[in-house]
Amino acid sequence: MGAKALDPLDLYDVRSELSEDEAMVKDTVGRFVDDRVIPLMREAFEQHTFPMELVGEVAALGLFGSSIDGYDCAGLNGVSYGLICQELERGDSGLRSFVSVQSSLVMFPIHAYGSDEQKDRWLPAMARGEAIGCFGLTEPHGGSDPGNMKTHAKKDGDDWIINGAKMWITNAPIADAAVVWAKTDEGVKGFIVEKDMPGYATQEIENKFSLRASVTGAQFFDNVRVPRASVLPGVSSLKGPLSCLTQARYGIAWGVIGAAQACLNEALNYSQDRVLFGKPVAHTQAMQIRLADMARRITTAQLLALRLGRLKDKGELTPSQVSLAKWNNCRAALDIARDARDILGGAGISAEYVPIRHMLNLESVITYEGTETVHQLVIGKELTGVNAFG
Ligand code: TGC
Ligand code: FAD
Repeated sequence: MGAKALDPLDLYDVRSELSEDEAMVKDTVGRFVDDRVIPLMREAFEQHTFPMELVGEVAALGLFGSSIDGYDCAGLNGVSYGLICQELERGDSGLRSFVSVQSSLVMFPIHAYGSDEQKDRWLPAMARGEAIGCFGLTEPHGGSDPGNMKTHAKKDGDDWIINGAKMWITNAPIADAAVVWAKTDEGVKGFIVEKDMPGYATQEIENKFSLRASVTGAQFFDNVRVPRASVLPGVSSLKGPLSCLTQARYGIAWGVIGAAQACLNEALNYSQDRVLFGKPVAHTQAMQIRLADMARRITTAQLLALRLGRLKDKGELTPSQVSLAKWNNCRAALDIARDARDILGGAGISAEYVPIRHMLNLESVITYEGTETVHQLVIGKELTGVNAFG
């Protein structure tokens, strides 16, 4: 019996480990990405704009807050959320970012720490894509160390007054509501700041060379008065925002696999078509080693993500395990994108092919949600028991 032909983008047949429902989620989102997302993304990236026309379609597919039960959300498991991120990021990291922020960084904290009124008001609207959210944690003086935030809130009767600034906030200029983290006398609290609250302003960060199909901005708080009803009542420590990061990092560990698959696919096609020195360059030993190495890294990332997802769905996931996967999979995807760019030679710098766009995007993805160094030090602390931060 001849050997079964393997899928070059799934050498270990990870797909066969998915349940029927999970495979259906993957295929549905995959079709959406092929039909609707990929045709738009090159131009969106070149225009430095997020394709807002996709928001309604993403909502109709149930991709916002997909892990939440109720509130018009899909109530899918963690593996399905991972697969959603993977398929979306095969299109572009900007769209996956949009869904990560809305789902993991805005709907998750409202669901986990919000009041019933906050949940009723925001979650269904966000699930339908009628309200857009953003997450303000990073500040201009140093995002890796959010415990050193300067933004603060003081009680004034029943209200809170927020002063400070946030930087590099995905969707800030287009968001209806921002979950903003600020220091208070009672610990770090989350505030739902609405776009028209007096004293609140945003400014778009122009001229990015990465994540161009995503809107990024700064936030400014000048005596912004927020009613008690807009404070998340369920958390008063840094654990609040850091727990949101665990959710988003989990999605990123899956998402970047999609970007890497898109790059390997392009490198495979190109190197098989490109005839150099009398034969397709894919027939040379040197090229096959490079392609094999990409497949090795993708396979490792896929197995890691699936194991992580199964742990999440059993309620056994730890933040350090997420750090390891975020670090490994972002590093693998970025290296693959850079190598695919090179395999295409001069064509690799053209937007006609996907590697350069994914490569530039992944420079952000490896930095946000904790830089590579931050995740390495999290693992160092796990291994030694010694905190090397600070
Ligand atoms: P540390 O003392 O270690 O922890 C404070 C408390 O938080 C708990 N904790 C976590 N809980 C859940 N998930 C995590 N990942 C957690 N990490 C820590 C911890 O157990 C402790 O709880 P308790 O009860 O003992 O108080 O805090 P630290 O100040 O030493 O910080 C550690 C460090 C460096 C790992 C943390 O500050 C960090 O992760 N820094 C990186 C910051 C970061 O990733 N920022 C991302 C901003 S959002 C973003 O980038 C969005 S991009 C969105 C997109 O477009 O997709
Ligand atoms: P810094 O923290 O200043 O780090 C600078 C360098 O120092 C890095 O190389 C880092 O690894 C290194 N370093 C840090 N600590 C140590 C140490 N102990 N030892 C040795 N080296 C160290 N944030 C949000 O809150 N919400 C968002 O929606 C959001 N979206 C983003 C979108 C984009 C496109 C980008 C680029 C960023 C976004 N961020 C967001 C911010 C992101 O989380 C931060 O950029 C990231 O956490 C790093 O912070 P920083 O840029 O201030 O770098």
